[in-house]
Amino acid sequence: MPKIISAKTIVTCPGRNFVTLKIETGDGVTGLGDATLNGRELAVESYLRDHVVPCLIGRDAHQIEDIWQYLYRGAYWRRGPVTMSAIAAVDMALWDIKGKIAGLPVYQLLGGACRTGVMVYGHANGETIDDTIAAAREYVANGYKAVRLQTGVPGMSDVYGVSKDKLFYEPADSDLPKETVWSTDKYMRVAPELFAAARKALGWEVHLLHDVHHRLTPIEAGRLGKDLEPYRPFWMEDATPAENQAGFRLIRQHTTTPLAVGEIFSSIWDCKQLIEEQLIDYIRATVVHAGGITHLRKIASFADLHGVRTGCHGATDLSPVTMAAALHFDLSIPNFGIQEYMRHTADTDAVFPHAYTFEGGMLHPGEAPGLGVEIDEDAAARFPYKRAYLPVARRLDGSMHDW
Ligand code: GCO
Ligand code: MG
Repeated sequence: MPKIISAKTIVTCPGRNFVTLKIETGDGVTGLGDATLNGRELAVESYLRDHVVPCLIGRDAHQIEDIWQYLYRGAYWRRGPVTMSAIAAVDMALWDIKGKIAGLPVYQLLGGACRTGVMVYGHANGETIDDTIAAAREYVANGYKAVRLQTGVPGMSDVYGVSKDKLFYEPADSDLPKETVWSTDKYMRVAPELFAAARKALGWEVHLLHDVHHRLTPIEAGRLGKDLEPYRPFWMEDATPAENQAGFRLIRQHTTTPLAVGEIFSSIWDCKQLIEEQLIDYIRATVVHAGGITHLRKIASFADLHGVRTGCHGATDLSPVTMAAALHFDLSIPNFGIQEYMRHTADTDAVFPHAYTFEGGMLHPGEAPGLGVEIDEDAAARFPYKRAYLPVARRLDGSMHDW
């Protein structure tokens, strides 16, 4: 059996922080897992180093499901983003090892390809509607079939999704949480204007997406969904915080705009009602934050029974290891919808050389055995950890809102 003889965490900051788990077997086969939890990186790193790694030594790396169950049930304290990101890292690394031993890319172990490639969406943003449309045109010119649109709101600074650096939007950019201001009224006026202008400028062939980023109440979300309907958005994402899954019933009653949610979910229990009652159209749970490939497959199978498709989170805080794992997963499941794709910086790509490629609006994981991603540890060591927080949001009267 391929016995696990060592496991270690690697923390690096080639533009932003990443936590990576590297597992090695007695035969010298190594596997990588991403454990990055934006703004709380070191909590997961300690969870792995101090509590998980000692339990892995001596185990059979082939027993992916058993090790998953051992870490999930065995901790007693279940679920939550820290635990589930740590379990996900182990799970990804073990799939990587199994693929390398088999000499097959992971998607082949998951049942083989269901499609020729994975449709992705890129992020177009700008301070003004015109700037956003200009950015979207560039994506279309580069072959993208789907583009997410976010624009600035007059009277509000630091709006979610709008960056100074067009290519690499990264909101976790300050040593202490940046305070931003939020006005639902102002935002609700601008979003439909953006979509009206975008359809006029870009036509109807390209899929257009939008992220509300948990800012609205269910009834406000119903109204925005209705306002966007004439422009046929591909989806409206995170329209309202999803702790109260039943809240989505209200949104559904008021709009036919497709709904996506779940980038912050850590297990199937966070979306059970949303899926069972068909309150959403796309589930955005992702490999790194929802327990790895093993658990995400269960979520996807459950979603498939209810006509819900996947739309995995793929912001830059998900490392190339997660991106690769997501692509193997996306390629192999029947109910894939779309994959988010924000390009990483050149430094990140240098630290994590990878086999996945982009062509004509589609990503493909490549044919390298395992996940097809490696880590250059010397390069990683050149970029030490740097504390970085996500912003917070306050309403115009100073009270806290969801960021
Ligand atoms: C998205 C997300 C991100 C998150 C980020 C937080 O849809 O891409 O909402 O932009 O804000 O991943 O860490
Ligand atoms: Mg989002």
